[in-house]
Amino acid sequence: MITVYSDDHRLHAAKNELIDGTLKPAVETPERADIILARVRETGLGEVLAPEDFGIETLGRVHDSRYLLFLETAWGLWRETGRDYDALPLAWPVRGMRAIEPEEIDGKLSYFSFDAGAPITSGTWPAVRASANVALTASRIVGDGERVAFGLCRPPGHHAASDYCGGYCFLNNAAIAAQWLRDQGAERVSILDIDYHHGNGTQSIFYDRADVQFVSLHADPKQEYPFFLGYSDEIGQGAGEGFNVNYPMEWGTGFDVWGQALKDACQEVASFAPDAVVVSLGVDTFEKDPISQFRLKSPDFTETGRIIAGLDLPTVFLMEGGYAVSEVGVNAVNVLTGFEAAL
Ligand code: Q9C
Ligand code: ZN
Repeated sequence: MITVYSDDHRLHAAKNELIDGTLKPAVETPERADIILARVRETGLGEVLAPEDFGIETLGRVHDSRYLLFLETAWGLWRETGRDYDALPLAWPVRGMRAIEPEEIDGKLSYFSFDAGAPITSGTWPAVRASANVALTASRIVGDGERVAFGLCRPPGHHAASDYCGGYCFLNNAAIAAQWLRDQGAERVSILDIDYHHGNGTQSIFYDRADVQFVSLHADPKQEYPFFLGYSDEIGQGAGEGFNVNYPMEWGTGFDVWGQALKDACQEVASFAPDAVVVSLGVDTFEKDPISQFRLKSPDFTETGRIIAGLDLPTVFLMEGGYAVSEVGVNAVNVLTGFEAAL
């Protein structure tokens, strides 16, 4: 299978992360992508191609134009205030407050985010553009007739909504890919999100739509980030009713339960009968993941790939989370080799 990859991911390298009440070294690092790419090469998965450049209009099919302008200009505005370190928000409009875009950069950072987990650095904009181009190029390869492709996206995307960032995510790569496939003539597209965390951004983007199905396996929001979306009674609304399917699972879940949920999820996808499936591939379900509480083992990822291949659909894999750095390459590529072995 072809992998699409860009070195430009390195331009986004956050220094710190606010975690457990203290500022710790960032968990979402450039090293993650380096290790996955090394494993792609080591296993001889296939060719590695650079992304093509899809214009900003393609991003505008999913993201709000004010939000895109913010992402493009935020670092410059932050620098103008004399600060040269990562830009982070620290206040959000909640119940009864007013969601009006402020004039000053500190207010804009708050307005266009839902947490302090997506720091903006000098190279964030080119890095997230490249990550979206990776997703789009992988989608084009599949649209052109390949059975499968792997977009080695970094930064990840599934927590980003139409007009806010968060959870290490800025542009929603999976949503941009699914929308592009629709715009190229696919009638229905499914997004199967197997990252440990709920893909709140992707869900919100397609919540009222019948043409893009969102199916997600994740840690229960009553226990786990992002806390405020991902319950099983979120089934979509309006025309989208019935096209959003959530499988929240308890901390400590292993492959016995998770694998069964994946099979159920694949049945939901199969009954939707999409023209293509976009997989939000997070491997933070791994037992040794430093920020997660599921218990999947490395061979379980191979089986995961095999189960997804059973859908017998054109498939675009897009990298999301996975923070156990020494095993992130093995686990991500196990999904891909498991998929290929089943063809
Ligand atoms: N105690 C992705 O996997 N922080 N984002 C959670 C855990 C945010 C994860 C704190 C995690 C975001 C793409
Ligand atoms: Zn995750």
